[in-house]
Amino acid sequence: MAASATRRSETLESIVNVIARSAAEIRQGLVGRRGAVEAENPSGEVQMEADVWADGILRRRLSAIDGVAQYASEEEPEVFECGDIEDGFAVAVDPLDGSSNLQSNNTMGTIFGVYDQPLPASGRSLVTAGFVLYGPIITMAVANEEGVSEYELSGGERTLITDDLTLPEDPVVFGFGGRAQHWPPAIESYVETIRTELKLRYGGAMIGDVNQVLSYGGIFAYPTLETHENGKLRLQFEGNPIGYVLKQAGGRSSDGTRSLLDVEATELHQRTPVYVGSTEYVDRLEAALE
Ligand code: P6P
Repeated sequence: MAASATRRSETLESIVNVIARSAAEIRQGLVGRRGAVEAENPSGEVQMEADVWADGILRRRLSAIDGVAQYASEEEPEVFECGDIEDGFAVAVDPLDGSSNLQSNNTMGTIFGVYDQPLPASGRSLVTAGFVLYGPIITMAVANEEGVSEYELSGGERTLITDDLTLPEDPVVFGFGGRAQHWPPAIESYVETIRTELKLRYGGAMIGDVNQVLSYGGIFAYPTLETHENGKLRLQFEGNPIGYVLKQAGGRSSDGTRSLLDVEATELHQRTPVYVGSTEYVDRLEAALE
């Protein structure tokens, strides 16, 4: 992005503000939108009414920001061009991560990543990333080069809780997605080991489970499966943004052999195995897969 530092900063602030100010409306709008629509998302998964609705809100508002040149979503097949990418950021969102949890009325979230390159882009080109968690309280985590800040959202306002969200020293929880019978033997034996050290926390929405790890330390994974070598989660919309947040919070990420931020981006909706959390546990996971 060739824009001035001031314009870049203003654009990034506008992106975070738009997502924060849309959160209450998105959450309220979940009521009555818990059904599936006819269409599937570009990853071939069932699309909920709420997915489509949240995506529409964020696309309209984010693509209208001066300095946003591309908008991409887990719910849309193509990148939406809305400006000059030589002079603007690319915003990738998972509008309603974990929408399958609507059926059981459990947590879900909105994930965002702001890339300084055209999509699909390397995680190393992220300039900010974060997520909104629709829990008992709506909270937001925002990571940038300075670190990770956490906010409570209420009435359209963002209240700073901490400007230094870092992983605790002593890890406590773990959560691994997929069915155990589809885990490769190396993953199965790794889980057998860590379950003697950590407590299981798995809620079925990445953001809820990642926030457990950010709060208590440990590891979240949607691993490679014998049925799906690249797992389930998407690099551009989930792996890179959350990998960036964990790195800035003092942890790390991996696809099993390297940081998620170093995984080559070739397709907009490409999947990747995701392992994120306390460095010790991600390091041990990589050793287990060698
Ligand atoms: P499973 C939600 O559908 C999601 O994309 C992530 O938020 C979550 O981590 C994962 O899929 C859950 O998948 O197979 O456990 O239902």
